[in-house]
Amino acid sequence: MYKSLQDFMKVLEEEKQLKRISVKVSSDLEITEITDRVSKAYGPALLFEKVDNSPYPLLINTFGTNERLNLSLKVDDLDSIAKDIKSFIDIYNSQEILNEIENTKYTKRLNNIFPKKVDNAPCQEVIESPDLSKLPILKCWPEDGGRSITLPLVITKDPETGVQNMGMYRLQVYDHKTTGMHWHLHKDGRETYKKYRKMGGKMPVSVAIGTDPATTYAATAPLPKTIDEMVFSGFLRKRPLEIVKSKTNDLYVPANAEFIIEGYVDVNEELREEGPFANHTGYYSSKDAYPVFHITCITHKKNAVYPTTIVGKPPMENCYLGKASQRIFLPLLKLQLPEIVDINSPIEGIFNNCVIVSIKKSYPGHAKKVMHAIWDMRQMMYTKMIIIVDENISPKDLSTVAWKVFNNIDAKRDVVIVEGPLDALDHASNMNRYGHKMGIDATKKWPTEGHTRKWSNDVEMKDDIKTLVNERWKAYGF
Ligand SMILES: Cc1cc2nc3c(=O)[nH]c(=O)nc-3n(C[C@H](O)[C@H](O)[C@H](O)COP(=O)(O)O)c2cc1C
Ligand SMILES: [Mn+2]
Repeated sequence: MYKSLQDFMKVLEEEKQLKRISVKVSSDLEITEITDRVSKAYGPALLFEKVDNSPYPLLINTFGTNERLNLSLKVDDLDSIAKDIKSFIDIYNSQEILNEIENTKYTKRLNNIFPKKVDNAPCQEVIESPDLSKLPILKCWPEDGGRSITLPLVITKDPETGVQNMGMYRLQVYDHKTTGMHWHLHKDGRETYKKYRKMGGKMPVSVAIGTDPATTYAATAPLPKTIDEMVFSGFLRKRPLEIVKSKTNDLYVPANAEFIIEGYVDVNEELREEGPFANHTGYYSSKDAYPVFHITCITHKKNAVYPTTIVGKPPMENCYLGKASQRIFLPLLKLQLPEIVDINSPIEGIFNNCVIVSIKKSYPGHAKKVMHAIWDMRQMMYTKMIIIVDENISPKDLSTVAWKVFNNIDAKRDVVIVEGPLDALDHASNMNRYGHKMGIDATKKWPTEGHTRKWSNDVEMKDDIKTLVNERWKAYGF
């Protein structure tokens, strides 16, 4: 597995998946426009070697295609990670005593999951006093409230359990040593902040920028709060993540990161206005109040590279990260809802806005039960539209799904509208974070669901006729 971001960049370059741009460019909107064009054309990762007067090159669009995302996690297919997670859960749940070989394999793997502490770390080769103005931080879109660090791995520690968390929350720059701390309501960093608020004082925060790709991905993954993302990174990498203690607080950070920004959030301090910011929904989210991150120290590699991303109208880089989570966590979802066969969120619906689910329907109202179960889940509760289809329909086959939705429903019987929490990024609801969500049951309806007429079959040709036509196809002159 890649040890660092620069290791991965080497492979990208060998695979002709990285383009260097050597002319000087501006971090103020110009990089966004270039990257947006390349990203929409499913083009390569981009390394801008000269950005303004910054000494650091800027890497963007790293995860910008399915192919690069697979390469970043060293898999041919994300379903193989899903299978790996599933087999781990199966072993964990197994009541039988494992045979010796399996047992050794399992223990060996477990030993390789937990982070390994080191004393000397590349990320601390250079130690500097805080000065964000040296970094090529982007102003992404015209109406953004400022420049933002868009790929930060924000590391915090639960003061009660001592478990660390690593989540990706953007940091809008206020000045050379303070930024916003944009953890949304319901996010783990924010939950920990709430605990510190009760205690008062300073909450330590360290931020890693530019890690090996599995670690970066782990910070975006929808994990339960009790799981440290660094452990998940070890699971994905099949070897431990090396970590080192920050210089000015007690948090452990990825040793091979490009940059570490250390500091704290003063929980007694007033919140500060953050935003607006152009989001992955393709709309601006408005200003809101968030805590302030005070920087005490910046450490970095000697030849550090600054990675970042832009979000905006899909498809963009973040779509591939989001898709990865959906594939990787499908077994966990199925553990809770075994009736689920497959799931798909079309890129146009971003992640929260549309989810299509195929189910093995086994009792009246089953589709509606699945909708409510999804609205009950922490990471999926914001889903604005849930479409349920029968098990023989692939949620990825959007044309067939549309055919079922357009033709299979009786609006009054099959459309469910509920009221509840919405994502902070939603711009369409009347109120911020609160509004309505819709479920559409596009499954075949049963007499026990009130459809007592005969449900006509899908029009299908008989198999023997299909075979006959296959065999005679050339004879027809095609
Ligand atoms: C590029 C990118 C930017 C993100 N920005 C934010 C953000 O500013 N605030 C936020 O709460 N979540 C953001 N997220 C989503 C979180 O990283 C994601 O929900 C993650 O699971 C949070 O970790 P946690 O569960 O440990 O809180 C972003 C994700 C990506 C891929
Ligand atoms: Mn977490």
